[in-house]
Amino acid sequence: MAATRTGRLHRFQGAWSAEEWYATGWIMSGTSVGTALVVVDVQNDFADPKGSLFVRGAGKVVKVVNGLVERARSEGWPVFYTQDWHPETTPHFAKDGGIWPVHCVGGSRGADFHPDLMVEGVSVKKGGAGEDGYSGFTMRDLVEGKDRPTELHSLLQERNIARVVVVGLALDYCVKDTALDAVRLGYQVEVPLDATAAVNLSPDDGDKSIAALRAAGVSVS
Ligand code: VGL
Ligand code: ZN
Repeated sequence: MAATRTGRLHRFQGAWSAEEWYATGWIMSGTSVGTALVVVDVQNDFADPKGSLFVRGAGKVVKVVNGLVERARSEGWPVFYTQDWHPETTPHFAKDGGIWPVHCVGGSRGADFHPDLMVEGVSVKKGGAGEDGYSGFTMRDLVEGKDRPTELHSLLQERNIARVVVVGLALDYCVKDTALDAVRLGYQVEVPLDATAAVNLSPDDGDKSIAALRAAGVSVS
């Protein structure tokens, strides 16, 4: 039974070797250790060319992510989403001392999912109380000056997830920090590069992010 299942999955993504499947526990136990797809911040302000912080390449990302959502559906993987969700005033924004144009203000059109994105799962909104940071797992409370968890880790734990595939926007900020936090929390982490794109404030930010992810043990393919 396990062999049949593995064979089917193997055809889906030829890049996964038998050793990797052993590592997941599929072949050893015949049961899934649980994979989840985590779709980071595919919101209008990042993914719509008219968005205030449009990430070049985001249009293709939406299509590739939708293909992964379909794959997740066929594999029975849960899909979780994150949304950047800022108040109107936050030190994240350049007008308030940060570096970013105003974007993803909670409840605004810019904070909505891109209309073409397939949304089939729970969304974790980050930053709504003015916290800073990029990861889907943690937010920095600026008053207390320390990191606080979002609900993402406990949602994954409830579903017995051991492996996360992190995709979406943007590679050099929220995807990177979400993937690094996932490693820190003990997940096996994959970032398929065709399902993400970088802001590239500096032209090599995307490449530096890939190096940092690989150094942390993320499988970047
Ligand atoms: C992001 C910049 C500012 C992201 C969020 O989702 O990667 N980037 N806020
Ligand atoms: Zn933001």
